Amino acid sequence: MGVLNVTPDSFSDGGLYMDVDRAVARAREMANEGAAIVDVGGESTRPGAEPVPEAEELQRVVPVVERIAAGAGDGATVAAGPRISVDTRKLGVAEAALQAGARVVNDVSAFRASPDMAGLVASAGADCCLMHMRGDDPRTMQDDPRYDDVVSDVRAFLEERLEFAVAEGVGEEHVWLDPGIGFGKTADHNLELLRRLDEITAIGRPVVVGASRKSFLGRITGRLERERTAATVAANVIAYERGASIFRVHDVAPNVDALRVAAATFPAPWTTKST
Ligand code: HH2
Repeated sequence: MGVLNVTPDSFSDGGLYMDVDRAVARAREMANEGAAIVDVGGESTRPGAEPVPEAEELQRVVPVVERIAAGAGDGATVAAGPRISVDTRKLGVAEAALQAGARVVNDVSAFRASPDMAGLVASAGADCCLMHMRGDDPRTMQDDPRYDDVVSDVRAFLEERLEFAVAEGVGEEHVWLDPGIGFGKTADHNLELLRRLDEITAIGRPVVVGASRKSFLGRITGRLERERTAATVAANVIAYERGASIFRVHDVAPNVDALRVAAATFPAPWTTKST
């Protein structure tokens, strides 16, 4: 899953893809590098980020989704085209993005910000990613995060959110789960989640991991955001070995290569022979 932030303030690619042509070109580039999914987001959820009004988020996201869904649109071709996921907590944005051609709703609030999102996903027959975040506000989630046991707490949260989604009519087969690396967690919490990720994959749904360029990798390596590719690859290979199957990344090509080698070494049930 390639990250495409159409925001001015995302923590590592903010401001790069505000222009629709540039965003579409970046989506094409990531698809050509092996991204099966492109995750389009119009609101940063980095620690401390300010919320974006719905009209603004719609304006950022919908034209980009439309253009990617229409294919390259200007004569260039992308084999099969990537699936589009929309990274939003807002019902109106998810609805418009699904109408424009998105097929996945990636909700970092796991349907807590807009509980009606579950019904929308159900009626659209879309897939969804439900993520753990401590509390419900990126502005305060990093204020002294504490857990009894981070892995058990995250697991219980994800099981409850899965139950909620299914009760609202979302087919269980449409739900992906994400431990929310960096969302209200210390560096040690993130490492513990990666180390014991098999306890999350044991829930039985595909697990998404979003470790890409995050600050705990900077804390370990001393590197700035754009220099954290190798650290991200290491985290993803570890996550793969512990059962994750979807990897949300900014740097698609190196992660695809590394995960192909990991998949060739430790074939997992979801790995197709062609990869
Ligand atoms: N991380 C970010 C945003 N969305 N979605 C899922 N499912 N999992 C994640 O770990 C995740 C996510 C934050 O990263 P990024 O999009 O690069 O930054 P920002 O929120 O500043 O736009």
